[in-house]
Amino acid sequence: MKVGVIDSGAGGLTILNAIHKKQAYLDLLYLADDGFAPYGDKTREQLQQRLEAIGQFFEREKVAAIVVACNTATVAAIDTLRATTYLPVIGVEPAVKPAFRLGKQRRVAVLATPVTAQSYRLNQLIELWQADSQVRIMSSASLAYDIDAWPKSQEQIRQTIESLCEQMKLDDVDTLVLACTHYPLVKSYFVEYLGKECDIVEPSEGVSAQLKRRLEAAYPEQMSLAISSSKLGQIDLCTSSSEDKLERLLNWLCQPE
Ligand code: DGN
Repeated sequence: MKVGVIDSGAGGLTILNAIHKKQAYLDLLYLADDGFAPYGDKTREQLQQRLEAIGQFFEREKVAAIVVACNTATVAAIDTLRATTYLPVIGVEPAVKPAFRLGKQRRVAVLATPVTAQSYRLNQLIELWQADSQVRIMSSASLAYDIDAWPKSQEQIRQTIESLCEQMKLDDVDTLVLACTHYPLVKSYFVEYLGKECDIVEPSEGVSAQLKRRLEAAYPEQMSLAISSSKLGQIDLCTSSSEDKLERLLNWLCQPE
C-alpha cells in the first residue's frame, strides 16, 4: 500500500521518517514541492490551488492516502484538498496538546511560519489546551526556507535560531513546540541554545498514528495483510524543481538528528 507525503521542501521528511519507523510495510512517495516554495509567503488561494493539483498528482500515482506533512499547507488548504480528492487526507496538527500535557503552568513558546502563527487553527488549539500555562507564539519567515538551502545557509540558520532562543530565554521558556515540520531537522541547534532542560515537542509520531488509524478504517483487509507481512516498503522521493534539490533531500534523510 502506497502513501503520498507532501511538503514544500525537506520538512516533511521528519514525518516520513516517523511513518517509516512505525509502519515500515508502507510504500511512501514523498513530494518536495520546492518549485512552489516557500509555502509561508503564499496566499491561502495560491496554496489551495496548489494542493488541489497535488491531490490530482497523487491520485494518478495511485496512492491510498495523502499526508500533508506541512503545518502551513494544513492550516491554509487542507479543507480544499479534502473537498477535491476521494483519498483520505491526514494533516499535521501542531503538538500543542502534548506540550500542555507535560504539566501545569508551563512557559511555552510555539514556533511556526507566519501563516501558521497567525492561523485561527493554531490560536484555537492554544486556547483549548493552555489552562494555566503562558504561551508566546513566535514566527520566522526565513527559517524553513534556509533549512531547504542547507548546507550553504548553515550560518544563517544558526543565527536565526540563536536570536529566537535569546527571546525564549528572556521569557524563561521551558517548553518549545516546533510547529513547522522543517524545524525538527535542526532540533540539535535549539537544544544547544536552550539546554536539555527545555522540552521540545513536535508532531511526527502523532501524525504517523493518525495515518494508521485512517488506513485501517479505509482499507481494513489490505492493512491487516500489510501489517502481518514482513515486506519492507519502498521510499521514493521526488521534487517539483531539480535533481540538485533531490540530493539535498537525501542528505536530510540520511542525517541522524
Ligand atoms: N514545513 C512547512 C510547515 O510545516 O509549515 C514549512 C512551509 C514553508 O514552506 N514555509
